Amino acid sequence: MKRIIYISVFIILAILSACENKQDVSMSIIPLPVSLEIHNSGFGINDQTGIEVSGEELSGIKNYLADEIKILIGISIPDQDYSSVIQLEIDADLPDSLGNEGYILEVDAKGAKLQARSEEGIFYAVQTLLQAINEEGIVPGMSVADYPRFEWRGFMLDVSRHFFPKDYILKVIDYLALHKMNTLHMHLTDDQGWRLEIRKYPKLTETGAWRVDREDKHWNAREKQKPGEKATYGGFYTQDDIREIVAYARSRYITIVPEIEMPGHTTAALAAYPEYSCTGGPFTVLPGGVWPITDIYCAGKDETFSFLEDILSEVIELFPSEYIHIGGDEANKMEWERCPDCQNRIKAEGLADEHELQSYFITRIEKFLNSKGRQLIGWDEILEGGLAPNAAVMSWRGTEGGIAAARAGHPVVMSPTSHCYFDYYQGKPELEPLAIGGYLPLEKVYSFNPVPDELNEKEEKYIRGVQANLWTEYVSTPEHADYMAFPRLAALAEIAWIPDNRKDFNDFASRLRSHLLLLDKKGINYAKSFANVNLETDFNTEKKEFLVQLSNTLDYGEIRYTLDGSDPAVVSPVFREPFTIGETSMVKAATFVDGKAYSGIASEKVWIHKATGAQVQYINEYSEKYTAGGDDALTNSLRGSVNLGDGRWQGYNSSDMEVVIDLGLETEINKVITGCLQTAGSWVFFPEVVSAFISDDGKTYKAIGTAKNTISLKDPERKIQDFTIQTKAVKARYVKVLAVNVGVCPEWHSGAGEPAWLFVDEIIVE
Ligand code: TNX
Repeated sequence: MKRIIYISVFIILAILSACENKQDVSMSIIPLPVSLEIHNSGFGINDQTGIEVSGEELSGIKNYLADEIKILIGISIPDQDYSSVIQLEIDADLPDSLGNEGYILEVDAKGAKLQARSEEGIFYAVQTLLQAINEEGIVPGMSVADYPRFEWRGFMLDVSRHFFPKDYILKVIDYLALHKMNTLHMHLTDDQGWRLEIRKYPKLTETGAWRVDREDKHWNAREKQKPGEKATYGGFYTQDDIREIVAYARSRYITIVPEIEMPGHTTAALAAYPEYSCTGGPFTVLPGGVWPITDIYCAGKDETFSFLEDILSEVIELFPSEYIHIGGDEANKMEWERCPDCQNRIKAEGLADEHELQSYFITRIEKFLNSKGRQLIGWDEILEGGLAPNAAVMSWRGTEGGIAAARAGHPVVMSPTSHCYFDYYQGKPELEPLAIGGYLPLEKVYSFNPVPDELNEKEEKYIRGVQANLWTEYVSTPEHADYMAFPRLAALAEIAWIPDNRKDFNDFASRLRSHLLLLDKKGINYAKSFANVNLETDFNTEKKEFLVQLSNTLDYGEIRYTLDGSDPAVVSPVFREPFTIGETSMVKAATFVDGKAYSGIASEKVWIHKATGAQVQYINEYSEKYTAGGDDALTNSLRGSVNLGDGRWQGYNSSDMEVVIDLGLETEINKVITGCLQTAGSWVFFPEVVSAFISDDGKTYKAIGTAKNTISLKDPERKIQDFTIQTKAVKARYVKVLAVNVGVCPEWHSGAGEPAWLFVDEIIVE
């Protein structure tokens, strides 16, 4: 009897632990299925597991599944004599609600059944199945019914600023498939390179695909090609390469959307065929950034349109996508203003100005594309001067362009810089490779809802999807592109797939932790910025204690820290709960996994001073754009860095900063230091002067000194300056600080006359 009890307890424990295991694995599925139920009875994939398909059309997916199983767990699927089975079945009678890309997946002890109305659906069911298999080949029992939120789930790779070889493009296609993405937008042409072979115009690649090699210089400090210098850096895709890419993408149910930029961002094309510019050139392919770029296609000459139509004809032949992207962004109209041909066109067509000329340009191209059965999509600038009748809009300068287009009944893909620009930093710049700027951490990508609140139900339908853009000015290798794309792309894939009300960052984070194993398996060089340590502080006003909180975005590994300036090591204390700091200290922290440093070392000086944690009363409000987290920012003991977007700087747009700090008790004061930032290129200037005043009652104030700015506003460097007011020891409870904004950008500045920013962080009282 005893023995039977023991055996049954053992069996129950074994089942329970197997279930637990199963739960864990299924929880790593990204994107999360719309409906997912885990039950007990799963099955193990082994060399007696077969794959059956309902028709010949599924044989490609069958082979794909078998190949992936082999890669994941090393098992070869037999053709016959199997005891468990994975069944793939297209069934047109499944509910309409699944749509064209939805599927049903049932896993029980006998095997798995994958059903959909289409091949796409089966392919996505396969992705879910593959992500649910654990190291031992066990698939948990589950019932899944799933379908995407959006029809356009996109990723753009800029292959112009840096060329990426065909093999990498094929890899990217696989990455997208893994996350049920369905669109790869290739930015094929720009000022720095033309990447697509066009038979009729061979110079586009002979000349346009190559530039002088200035890769050792900063992107914005690269001299143009000099006479006699050879252009050796670049590359392009032959038409055969493209056919291979397109076919490979088709086998993964991914549409390649080609982008041929016009009328601006065209220096590489004009270097090859200067006759299609307004001036006739000559031009050279740019090795780096130049701004503004005024040389664009001439809108006055009919030959320009024949040239572009010839190119687009070959593009259409190569790419079967419904949409052809024609760029349309950032076209500087300076040459159009003085080009007789363009001015004649404006007159002849009765156009109001150069914006309408751009609209004429795009509409003419749209007519051509429509005549070939294709649709035009462009960046949101194509709204300026009037949107072409059937055009779709890719909204990048915020969501406003997308909103306007949706209201006008045009299809929209949302891709705002704020949430979708994967060329932006994903962690603190000090711990990241050089990037273009910006700040877009994983959790911000995840927070994006591509359907703006402003739209009503009818307008909402025009939001066809969402896309991440990886511009590559600062990204020159596949490894670096992987790094910028992942794991942010996993977050984007999820917001593109699941309903907004199913999103939960903590749940995503916990799935991502195990999903990383799959990314490792695929050899994806994802960024580990999510493990960098963030430091937050809190002042306990009752206990007068300054508390430090350390965390990382994914709650990954263990955080170790030091307070003495040394680098954290595996013997440093582990952070378990917020700790107090009594004096100014350097906090250094890093995440450790399996006893090894996993993240970069975050370091932060905490300034403990007499106003630490003191209440601040605002006489002038700070800008909603730069709040630095709110009212405690100026006395939280943490200081802003030279990166204006670090979330520490409180911004005042054209107004002064005027605040009163309540020290709580009468306190001896010797010094009042106000930290300010200047980064003139971003319209942020030092204050003209900072003054401090003291008071006992918070009503009558006495001046204690001023500190004038001594640094030129023209200084191009990003600088932090302490405006220090020194006084003989005085006693007071209240300190008022006034920092006077320069008001407007100076005359010589590109923003002359526009509101200037004043950025302040930390008012230190000593
Ligand atoms: C703006 S987004 C651009 C690109 C740059 C990108 C850098 C868009 C349509 N135009 O040419 O690469 O910013 O973030």
